[in-house]
Amino acid sequence: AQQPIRAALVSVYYKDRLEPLVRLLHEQGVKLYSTGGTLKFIQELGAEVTAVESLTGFPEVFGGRVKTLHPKVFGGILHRRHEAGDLQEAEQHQIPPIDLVVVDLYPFEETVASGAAEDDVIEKIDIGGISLLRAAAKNYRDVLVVSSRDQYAAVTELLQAQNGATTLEQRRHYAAAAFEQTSHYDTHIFGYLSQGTDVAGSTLKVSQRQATPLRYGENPHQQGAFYGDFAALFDQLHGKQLSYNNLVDVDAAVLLMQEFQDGPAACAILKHTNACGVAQADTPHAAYLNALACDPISAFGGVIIVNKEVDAATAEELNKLFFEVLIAPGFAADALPTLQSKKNRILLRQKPVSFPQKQIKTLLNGIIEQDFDRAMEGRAEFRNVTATAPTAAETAALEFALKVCKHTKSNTIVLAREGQLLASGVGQTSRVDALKQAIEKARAFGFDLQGAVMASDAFFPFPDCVEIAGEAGIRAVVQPGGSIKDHDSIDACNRLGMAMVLTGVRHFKH
Ligand code: 93A
Repeated sequence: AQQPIRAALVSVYYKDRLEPLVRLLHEQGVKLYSTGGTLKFIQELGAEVTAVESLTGFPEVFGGRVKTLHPKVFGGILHRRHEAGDLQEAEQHQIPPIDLVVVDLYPFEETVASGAAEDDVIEKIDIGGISLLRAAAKNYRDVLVVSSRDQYAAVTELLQAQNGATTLEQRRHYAAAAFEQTSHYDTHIFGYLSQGTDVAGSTLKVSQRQATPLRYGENPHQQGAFYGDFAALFDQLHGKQLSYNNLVDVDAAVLLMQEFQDGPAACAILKHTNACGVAQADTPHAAYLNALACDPISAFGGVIIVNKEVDAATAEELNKLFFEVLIAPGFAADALPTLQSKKNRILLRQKPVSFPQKQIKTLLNGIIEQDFDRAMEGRAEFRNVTATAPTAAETAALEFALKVCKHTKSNTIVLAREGQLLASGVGQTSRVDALKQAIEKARAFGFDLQGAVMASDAFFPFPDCVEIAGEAGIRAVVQPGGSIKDHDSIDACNRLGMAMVLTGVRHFKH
């Protein structure tokens, strides 16, 4: 057990709840040091108290920014009572011991929440108080630290019961609590100062202010909420509230369509974040029809996105399909009534996109973050490694296929021709399975794969994919390369008269 506390430093922002503790310390003969407002409060209770200024021989300066930051204070807390050298130094410099520190920090979080101006918020960054807590907590071997008003009652009881002494274990417990307090405190400051930047913590913090409860999560027995500013990205023109799954698909749709923003009219139909139809054409109408043709069965209940204004002809066509969400940068006046004819159908007018720099996901007992995958390789990056180079049309088709591939769950193989997705294998545990699924799907929907191209999200460890693709009529392949066995696939291409280009960039999506 510790020696009973000889001296305490009390410096608290909110004075409430403090009285019983101060009275007990006074009764137990503890010498009290205190700062301005706290000093006054203690004096009014009728307890004897010494101003920190008389201990330090230095006045409070800079409007209170420097009150306790002084070697006499920190030396009194930090010197090791079991070290003869420390005790000698303390005596030499006339540094009396401080065995208890009670601090209630400036209310930074509250000040931010009140909407105070930045200057006022900055003044509420506690420096001295947080240093006192850290110093006392570090020296828990000799010092007890009280870092929250919530602890006053328990500490009072403890000191009463143990006659002013505490055990090492108890002091260690309060030391940990103090560091919990200071780390949360600093995290809030970090969140405030990094607002608008894309650091994981602050992104979450900023978006937490705009929580929208969802009807449920991925399934009805799971609660759900969206933390973000949906209205900053979309005007909802029609339909019910978006569900959790709708939001997930809308996100995937918008990211996919970003790749096709600058080209001709493009349309994508997504199910469970994967495209089941993508096409580019001269008009949104034709793009939609070609996207739908890719897999009209999966399109049922999907999320549709187009990169151009939806005109009346496209609206007529879309109206024949049951879909959940339609996203477009605009809707012609004569297209809207048609699309609004079904009550629950969600229509979103998309505003210019601005996304956070980072993707964040919960994992184990924390989160992981990463940069968005912003890389997109085109013909300039394609490195032809086969005897045959892809034709101009094949090159265009490879670029198209790679864009879709990047936004499809791994492992994936995407089969396409210029301006149209033919089929993809999505989220398979082997690349061969993904290819087989894609070939089967393409054939099921009546596509002839002669002359089609193939994109793979990652390299081919074996030549099997190229061999199966060649047999199905596929003429050109794009893949990142980088397998030690790249040559097996390249050789297979050469044998089968196929073209292959490497990008050097993998696009896993899990
Ligand atoms: O501005 S400070 O960071 N500078 C200091 O040296 C300092 N020492 C204690 N703020 C400081 N404090 C804080 O003052 C304490 O954390 C407490 O919140 C407050 C108590 O001030 P008063 O006793 O004058 O009301």
